[in-house]
Amino acid sequence: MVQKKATKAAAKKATGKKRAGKAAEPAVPREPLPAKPDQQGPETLTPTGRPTGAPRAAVAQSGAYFTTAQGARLYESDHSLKAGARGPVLLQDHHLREKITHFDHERIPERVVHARGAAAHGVFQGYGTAAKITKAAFLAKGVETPVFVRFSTVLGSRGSADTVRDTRGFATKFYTGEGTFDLVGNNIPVFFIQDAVKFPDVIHAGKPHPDREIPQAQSAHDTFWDFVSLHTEATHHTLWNMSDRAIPRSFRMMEGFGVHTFRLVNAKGATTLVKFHWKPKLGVHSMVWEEAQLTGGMDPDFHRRDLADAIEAGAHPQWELGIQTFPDTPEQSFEGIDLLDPTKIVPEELAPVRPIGLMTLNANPANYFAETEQVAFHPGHLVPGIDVTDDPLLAGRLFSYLDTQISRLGGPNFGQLPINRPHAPVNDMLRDGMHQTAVHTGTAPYRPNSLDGGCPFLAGADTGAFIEAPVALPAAAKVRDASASFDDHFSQPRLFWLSMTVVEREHIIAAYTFELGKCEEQVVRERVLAVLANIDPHLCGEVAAGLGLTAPAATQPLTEPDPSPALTQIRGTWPLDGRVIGIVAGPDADLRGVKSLRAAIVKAGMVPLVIAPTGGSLGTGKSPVAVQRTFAAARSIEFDALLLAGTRAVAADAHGTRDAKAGTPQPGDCDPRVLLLLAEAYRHGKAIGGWNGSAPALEAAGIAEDDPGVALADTPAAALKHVTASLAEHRAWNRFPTAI
Ligand code: HDD
Repeated sequence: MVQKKATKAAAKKATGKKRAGKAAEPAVPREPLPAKPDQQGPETLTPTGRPTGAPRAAVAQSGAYFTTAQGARLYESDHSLKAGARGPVLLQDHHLREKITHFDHERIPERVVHARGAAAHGVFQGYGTAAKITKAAFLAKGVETPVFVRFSTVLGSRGSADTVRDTRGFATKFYTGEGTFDLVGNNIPVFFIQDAVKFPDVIHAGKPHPDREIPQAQSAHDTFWDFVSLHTEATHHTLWNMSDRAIPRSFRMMEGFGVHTFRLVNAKGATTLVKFHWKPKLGVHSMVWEEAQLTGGMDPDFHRRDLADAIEAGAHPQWELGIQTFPDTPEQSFEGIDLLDPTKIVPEELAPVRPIGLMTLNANPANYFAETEQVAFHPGHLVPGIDVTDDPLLAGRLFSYLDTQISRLGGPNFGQLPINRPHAPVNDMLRDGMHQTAVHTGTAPYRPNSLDGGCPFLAGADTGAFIEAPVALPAAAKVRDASASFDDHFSQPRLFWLSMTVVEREHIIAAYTFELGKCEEQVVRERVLAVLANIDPHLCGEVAAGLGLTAPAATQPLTEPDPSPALTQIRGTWPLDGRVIGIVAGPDADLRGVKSLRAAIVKAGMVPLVIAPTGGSLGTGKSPVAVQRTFAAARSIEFDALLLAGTRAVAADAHGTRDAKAGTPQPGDCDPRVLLLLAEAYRHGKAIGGWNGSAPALEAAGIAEDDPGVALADTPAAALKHVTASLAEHRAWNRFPTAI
C-alpha cells in the first residue's frame, strides 16, 4: 500500500540532493499501475498446491519505498558508496553488490530446442464425447480446466525471429483436478526421427554450424540437409517443413498435433489408441515466403505480438481438441499404418477427427519470464485415463524433459514455481533440494509410516494415475533395431505431395530450391534430389532445374495413395476475427467514408489501421481521423487486405506533407511507398479494394481492376464487402499459378 503519510518534503529528502540538469523524478508516491485487464498470472497456490487467496496478477512493484532484497529502505540509488565524491568505491556497499550480483544472474539457460516462444492462459471445456473411452475427468461434459499454452519455433535462439521456416511447438498444460496433463505437441503431425536416440543428432544438424554459429533459426544450410538426406525417415517431416505449414500466418491459425499415438483407458480398464489434434476455429493459414522473410526484418516479434494483441482486443482464439481413435490391437497398426511410427499420419479420411473439447485462450501472461520462460512441460505429465504407448520416440521424451529442466531451471524443485504448480493438491515425499520453497511439516517423509498418522495413503487403483494398462508384450530378445514397418519412408511423403493443391506444390518446390540453393556442398544437394525422386518426379525435376542439376531417377517404385483433402490448407472460407485491414488515405481522402469504414471493420471483429503520408490525424474539425501507420512505416506484411480511400491521398511527395494537387491525379503521381505497398500486397495474394476513384493508384502499381481479389466500388461499404469475401479464403489464390 502506498504510504499516505509521505509528503512532498519527505519524498524530496528520500530521492537525495537535487542535481543541476537532472530530469525531474516523480516525488510523491502513488499506487503503481495495475496489470492490464487482458493479463493474468498463474493461480496463486502454495508450493504444495493450496490456494493462497492472493490476486492472480500481482503487480511487480508494490509499496512506496525502494528497499534492498532484505527490506531495508534505501535513501539513494544512483551512486555507489565512495570514499569521497572522487574517491574509490567501497566494498562495503551492500546495495551495489546485491544489485550487480542479482543482475549478473538474471538469465537462465534457454531451452536447448523451442527457445523462442510466446504463451497465453485460457480455459478448456470438455464436451463429454470421449467419456466412453477415457475416465479422464477433465474431458467430461462441461468440466472447465485452466490451461497455459506455449507456442514456439524449434531451432532459433530466444531472440530469433518468429516467422522463420520451422516447425512450431504447441504445448498445452491442463491444470486438471486430477493432476497436470501436458500435451506437448507441434503444428506438424509427424517427426523427423523414429527413435529418440537420434534427437541430439537431428538438433545438432539443424542448429547453427558449431564453428561460426551461423545460420540462426534456419534449416537452409548444409548440416541440416546432410542429416535429413542421410536419414530418409526425416523425409515426411521435411516435406511438411518445406510446405506453407512451416510459415504460419499466426499462432491462432495453426493446427496442433500430439504426434504420437496415446492410449486412453476407461473406467472399466478398456483401452483405445488415439491421436490428438487441435483444430483452430480460424482455419489453418500461412504467410507466403517473401512475406515471412520481410516480416523477419520488419517485425521479428510478429507472431508474439499477434497473439497478445488479439487476446488484449478480446478476439480470444479457440481450438477444438479432437481425437482419431483406433482399436488397441496387439499389432498397434491401422489400415497398414504402424501407429508406433511417429513419421506416419493416419489420413483423416480413414479415421475422422472427433471433437472432444474446446480451448479458449483468454488472458496474456502478466510476466514473460515468470510464466512463458519458466513453464516446464513434460509428455509424462499424465492423468488417470491417458497413458503412453511404446513409440520409441516418446520413450526418450519421457526421460528428456525433466532432465533438461533440472539444468535449465536450476534444480529439482521447479514444479513449485507458480506457473508449474498443479492445481490438484500435492502431497509427495520429494524433499529438500535447490530452491526448495515449500516448508514441509511432519517427521516421516517415507511410506509406510506410523508417525505421521500413517499419511499419506494410497489411492485405489481405480483413481490413481500411472496405472498402466496391462498390455501384453511379445516375447523378444533385446535388440538395437526397429520394426520392418518403420522402413517405409516415402509412401506418406508422396501422399502429402499428392494432397497439395497446385499453388501449395509451387510453394514447396520454391522452398526446396531456396534451401538447397543455400547449401554449399554439391554432394548434399544431389543426395536430397535423390530423396525427392522417390517422392515425385515433378517435384524432383523442378527443384533440380532450379539448382541447375540433373534430376535423378527414383530408386523405389512410387506408390499411388489416395490424396487426403484434409491436408491442404486451401479450402473453404473462414472467420475473419482479428484480421487487419489497411486503409490508405491522405488529407483529401473521403474521410467520412474512412470513418464509416473503420466502424464497419471494427463491427465485423477486424482491425482497421489508417495509413497516411504522415502521422497524427487527417482532417480538421471535431472528429479528425487518427492515423495509425505512415507511408514510411507501412509494409504489406502487416495487413491482410488493403483499401484505397481516394485519389490524391497517394500523390507523390517527398515529405508526404504537400497539399493535394489540383486536377485529375495521374498514375505517375502515386507515392512510391504506396506503390510498394500495393505491389507487395498483390504479390502476396492479398485482397485489394478501393472507392472514390482510386483507379490511378492501382494502375500505377500495374494492378488491373478485374484481377483476382481486386475490386473498386462506389462506396466504402461495397469495397469492404468485396475485400472480406476474398479474405475469407485467406488469399486470392487465383493470382498464383494454377497448373503444373
Ligand atoms: Fe521436444 C521441448 C515438442 C521430440 C526433447 N518439445 C519441446 C517443446 C515442444 C516439443 C513443443 C517446447 C515446450 C515448451 O514450450 O516449453 N518434441 C516435441 C514433439 C516431439 C518432440 C512434438 C516429437 C513428437 N523432444 C523430442 C525428443 C526429445 C525432445 C525426441 C529428446 C529425446 N523437447 C525436448 C527437450 C525440450 C523439448 C530437450 C527442450 C526444453 C524442454 O524440453 O523443456 O527436453
